[in-house]
Amino acid sequence: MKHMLKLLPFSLILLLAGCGMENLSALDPRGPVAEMQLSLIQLSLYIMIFVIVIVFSIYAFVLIRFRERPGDTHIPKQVHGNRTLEFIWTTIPILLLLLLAIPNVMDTFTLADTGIPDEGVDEELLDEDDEVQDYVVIEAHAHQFWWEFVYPDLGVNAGQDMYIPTDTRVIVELEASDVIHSFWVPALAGKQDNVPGITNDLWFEAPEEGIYMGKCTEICGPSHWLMDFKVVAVDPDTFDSWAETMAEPPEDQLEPEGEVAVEGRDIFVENCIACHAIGDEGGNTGPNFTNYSERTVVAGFLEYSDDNLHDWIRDPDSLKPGNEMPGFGEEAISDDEMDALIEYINTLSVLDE
Ligand SMILES: [Cu+2]
Repeated sequence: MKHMLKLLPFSLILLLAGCGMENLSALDPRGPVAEMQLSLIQLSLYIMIFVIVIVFSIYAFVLIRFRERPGDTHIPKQVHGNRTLEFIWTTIPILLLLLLAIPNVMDTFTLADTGIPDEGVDEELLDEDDEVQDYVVIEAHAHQFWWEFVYPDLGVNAGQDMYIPTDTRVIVELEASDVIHSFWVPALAGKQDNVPGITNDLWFEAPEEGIYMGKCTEICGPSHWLMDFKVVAVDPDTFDSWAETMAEPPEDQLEPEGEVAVEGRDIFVENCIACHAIGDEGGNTGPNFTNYSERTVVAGFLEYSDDNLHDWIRDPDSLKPGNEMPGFGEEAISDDEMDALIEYINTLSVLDE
């Protein structure tokens, strides 16, 4: 007990630190799906408060009204088998459960319906003139311990940051390459499992531009707690140009300017590109690097800085245990080469082109 008490301030700090993370609260919804989910939480909360208040009031009343008084030996009226009472306390819970069930079941069906069944587009996605409203399909592949976002209709593969256009239905197809993970962007939508061999889907919309934190919420290995990602909502025009450049990055992505960056490019091609593609050149065993320098974090959780990039490349396992990336010691990449490599990585962007 003593030890647990000692931990209390620490866990409070952790709790408060969690609250401080940007847009990471299901209680502060930023889109229609999260709003729907919050209203279900609130409905159950109100019903629970109602039940607690009634039950505890009756409890308090009975305790006081029927307490044993000195000299009073009379037994109060017994109500065992009282039909009226039994009817009341059976009916009220049934009504409360119905009140809870109806919106829950209705919303479950609404949320399960992405709007594009296999046969064609759902009416909900059609506007008054029967035109299909904008939507974007994104495959979210979960890996130990990072997220790959594939835009099949746009030819884009992005690592860790899921760019989406505002005010557009985003349909996410959830897949996993190793174990079970779970997709959750508290302020927008979720959670839904990524299960190997099965494709689950969900949809959401973000009316406002912004960065929305996402988390894996299924324990998936030693670094599960570091499996963060971001949903970056930008206006549709910016999204279109982002997607275009991601699909076909400008040539200087692989032909950078400056001697050091060129040296870094060579080191990247030699050591990294087999797993970290740029555009569609290279492998996808690790996150795509086309827009790497636009990230705000390294490896999903370390502040973006040259030092953190350096430490990560040297010994990823010490920072994120159990991840698949091999470390590159000084015998593989010398300190000078590392500086050049990082300088090159820092040139990789698409939004400012
Ligand atoms: Cu996971």
